[in-house]
Amino acid sequence: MTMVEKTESETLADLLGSCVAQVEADLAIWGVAPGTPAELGEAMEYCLAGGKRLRPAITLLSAEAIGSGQTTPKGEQEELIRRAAVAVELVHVYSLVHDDLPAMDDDDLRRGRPTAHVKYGQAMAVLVGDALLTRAFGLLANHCTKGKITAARIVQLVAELASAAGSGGMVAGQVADMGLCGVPPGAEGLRYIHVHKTGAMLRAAARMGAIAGGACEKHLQAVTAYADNLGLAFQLFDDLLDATSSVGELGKTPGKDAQSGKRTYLSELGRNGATEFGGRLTDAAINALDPLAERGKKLKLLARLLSQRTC
Ligand code: GRG
Repeated sequence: MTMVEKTESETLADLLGSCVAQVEADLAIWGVAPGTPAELGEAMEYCLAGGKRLRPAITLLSAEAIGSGQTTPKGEQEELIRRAAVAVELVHVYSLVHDDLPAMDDDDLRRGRPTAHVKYGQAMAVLVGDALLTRAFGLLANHCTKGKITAARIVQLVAELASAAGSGGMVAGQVADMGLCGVPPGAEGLRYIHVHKTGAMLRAAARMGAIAGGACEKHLQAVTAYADNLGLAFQLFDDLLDATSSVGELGKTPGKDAQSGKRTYLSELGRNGATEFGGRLTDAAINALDPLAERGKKLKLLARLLSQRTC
């Protein structure tokens, strides 16, 4: 197992605390676009509440790990990083809302509360998802910029998010997972689903932080390799938790994968094999950050702590 240097942050809550607080504050300001009808805004805020904020935290930590890249006005860059983090969470929450719909995973519980369609009806849930997705891109595009570098980065961020969320990314993974398109058999198909459904947004979260922070190509590649391994590991540990945790711990219905006969890393590799593979992916994520030296410390610790999470 690759060793990660101990810091004063020993738990996920310690490590992510300040990032989560920043994201919560920014979501409160930016989550809902001006002009949104009150009823829709309330439903959007309901869906945005709760959650680990893992993806936006990765965006913020990734930007921090890059340090100050190519110079751009400091305030502009900092706000761009925060907007990128919120945009990632908005897209993630849209995907959860749509995934929970009866036509998809048909779930009643999300983040410990009734899902959007249970509380507001299916039509509103579809529209909440649409509004969150659209808001994510608006939030990036509406950043008031003075500098050319920032403007160019905004375009890059929009492209990155579109590619991760769209029909070659997360939507492709969902279509494959739902059996609506052909997928190779066995481990290859499983990998395709997870790389797209879960991995694409984790990759975007990390890359968008790095891009907004002005990363050089070498550091962007390091962060990308980290996120690709972390994304698969995250899904694998999620599969394990689905089989072992309670509804109280997960805030969603556990055991659904086994009930629906869904293929997971657990069903493919068995518990020991899946745990071992998760360890290897975590090590690969950590090692990928070596080019960042000391500055990669928090992201490395995040990978290690995620591999040990129990809910
Ligand atoms: C509807 C296009 C579309 C895609 C749906 C996100 C998703 C794709 C499906 C949700 C179901 C699922 C098990 C996805 C795998 C990724 C995953 C583990 C999501 C949950 O992420 P967490 O645990 O959730 O970070 P919180 O609530 O903490 O943000």
